[in-house]
Amino acid sequence: MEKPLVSIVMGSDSDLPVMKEASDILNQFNVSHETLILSAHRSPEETAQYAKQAIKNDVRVVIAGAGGAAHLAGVIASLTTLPVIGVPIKTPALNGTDSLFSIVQMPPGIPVATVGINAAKNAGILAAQILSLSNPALQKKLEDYKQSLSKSVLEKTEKLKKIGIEKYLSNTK
Ligand code: RP5
Repeated sequence: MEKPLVSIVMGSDSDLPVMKEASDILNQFNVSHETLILSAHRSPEETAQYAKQAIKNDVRVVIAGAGGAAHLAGVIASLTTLPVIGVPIKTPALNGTDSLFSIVQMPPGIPVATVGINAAKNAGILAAQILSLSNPALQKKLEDYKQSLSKSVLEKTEKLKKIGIEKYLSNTK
């Protein structure tokens, strides 16, 4: 089996439905990755061990998702020089603002590249973009992906021009 270049780590299996989106987009770009559950609070020793070992295992980017007092991404970033992308998970109590602030407000010296609340897909794309710096084939896939986004917007504006607002809205309901 191919060694994982990206580690997708999350604090709980309750984060999995969101974090799966990172895995899905990495599969689309054919980027090898692993998916792990590790908690900064509930399994601190194992989390530290993982973070110290990741670079030696040839992982190149870490994506870490957690909710609430979301310290997972920051703790991993404190123990590795690998780029760490943080995904704040939406919480019932504070809608994910707690997770966002916990992940984004890192002290100078220990950055975590934080994406939006529940934005695991963007985390996957960002990880692929980092890897594409040394992988022209992956860069081409990312260019094609961006082209497809642009094409879909242009198709929408053409359709809107053609059928008008009322029909457009009733068609997309
Ligand atoms: C965090 O606490 C996890 O990342 C999760 O988002 C949140 C709740 O965890 P569970 O109680 O659902 O396991 O550590």
